[in-house]
Amino acid sequence: MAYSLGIDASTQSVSAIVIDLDDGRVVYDHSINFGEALPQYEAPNGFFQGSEDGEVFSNPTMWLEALDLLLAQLSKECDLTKIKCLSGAGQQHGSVYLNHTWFDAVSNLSPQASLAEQLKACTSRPVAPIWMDTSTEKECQEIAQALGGDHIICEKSGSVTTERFTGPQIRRFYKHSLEAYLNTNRIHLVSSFIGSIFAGCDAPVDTGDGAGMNLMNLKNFDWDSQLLNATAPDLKDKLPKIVLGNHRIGPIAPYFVKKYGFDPQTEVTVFTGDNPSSLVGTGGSSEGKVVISLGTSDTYFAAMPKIVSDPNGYGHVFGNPSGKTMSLQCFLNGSLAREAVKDRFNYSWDQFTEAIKETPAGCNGNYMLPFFSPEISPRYSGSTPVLKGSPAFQNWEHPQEAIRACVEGQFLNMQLHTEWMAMQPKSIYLTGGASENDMIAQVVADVFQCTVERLAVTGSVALGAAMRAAEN
Ligand code: ADP
Ligand code: XUL
Repeated sequence: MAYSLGIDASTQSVSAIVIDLDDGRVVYDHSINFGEALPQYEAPNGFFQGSEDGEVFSNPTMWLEALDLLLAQLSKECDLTKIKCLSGAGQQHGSVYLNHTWFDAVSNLSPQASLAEQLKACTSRPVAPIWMDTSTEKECQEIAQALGGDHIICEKSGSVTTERFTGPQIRRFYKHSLEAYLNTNRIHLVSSFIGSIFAGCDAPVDTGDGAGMNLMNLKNFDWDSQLLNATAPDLKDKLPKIVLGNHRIGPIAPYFVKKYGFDPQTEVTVFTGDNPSSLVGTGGSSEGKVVISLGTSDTYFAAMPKIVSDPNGYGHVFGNPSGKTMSLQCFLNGSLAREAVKDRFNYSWDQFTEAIKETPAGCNGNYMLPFFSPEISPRYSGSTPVLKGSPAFQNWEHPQEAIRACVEGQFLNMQLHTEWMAMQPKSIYLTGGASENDMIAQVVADVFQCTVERLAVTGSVALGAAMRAAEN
């Protein structure tokens, strides 16, 4: 009997799924929620705001603590000697800044101490900017200008310069904290940072996640020297190599063998971004399938045989871990916007679901533009949703209508802003935390006029990681 392990280092939690390679059965599925397990980091949803407008950070040390908690739990409930391979995925675009001590530290992790204790001192920046950060408008303009316009950046990298993407984030760090930038010897994505720890070496970035940086050229899947030069000096030396999604890094680090009981032969496959991993986990990596992931963000994505870009500049082309490319549209106002409406009325998820059920489709002519924080698809800088309809609806006096209008507004906006992909799906694969909600799934089916399919597990990111490792 052989198992494969998939790790998902996401915004709000870190999760593990173990599958049995003989029959594909999920034998273990568990998450450590950062806010619940580690409240001392004061990041109830896994992130916190910075002191300047639009800055959103997480704490890499918190991720490491959570990872040790997850593995301790896993080792109690699963025979780790059966795990023969593993891979993982991380929230996309987030970056971890490391000093010269990182290379030795990650290669010589001692089982006597925790990951957090051993790696905390390796960071040249205590915080990691994540995908929710919108503070880099100026840096985006500067990079676009240096290359002769956003259309050139889009042609090279698959996206116009985008605030949350790693390149503009690195430029901001370089401009605002020059000394710390100069003390940075490696910049990892969340995926390659966690992948490095599992492999016990400085690991590469894959093309799926690497494409979310505005630094990789899609034509040769390598760093683009013009993009690098426009972003920050000597950047190439600070970045890992880029490899395809089927790259094997090597065997698992002795830390995990000695501390938790993994088989020393356990093979580690390069980690990728959460959305590319989910594409694999839902079986969407071959052409023609559309996946909607309802996590902290809502995303709509599909494998793409040829590169098509969004004329509005909101959408993206990433590498597909199974080869070629995928298209993706990300909506920042996903689960946290639904939660904001639910919490406004002190509702449970059951009451939220009932409210959608009890209110007719079309919401009695009431509409909501459900942007509770700045949105990226389309760009919207306010933090107040817009309500149009009856006076009582506009005054938030009808919880049932407000809830349905929020969900309908989200998916009508999604339909409008994914038209550029010209996918016309017959069936949509729904995944992520909110996909277990039957009424949200029904609204998706109604808006897109197609059937909706769901997996037995909501964690298609971790599942995709376990499948990628197994297929390799
Ligand atoms: P991420 O991977 O971005 O950390 P998840 O995919 O784990 O996020 O999804 C977490 C979100 O799922 C929570 O923020 C919560 O709003 C949402 N969620 C959980 N249960 C339900 C439910 N029954 N109905 C709607 N949303 C839900
Ligand atoms: C995709 C994006 C988010 C993050 C977090 O471009 O920003 O979906 O990957 O899930």
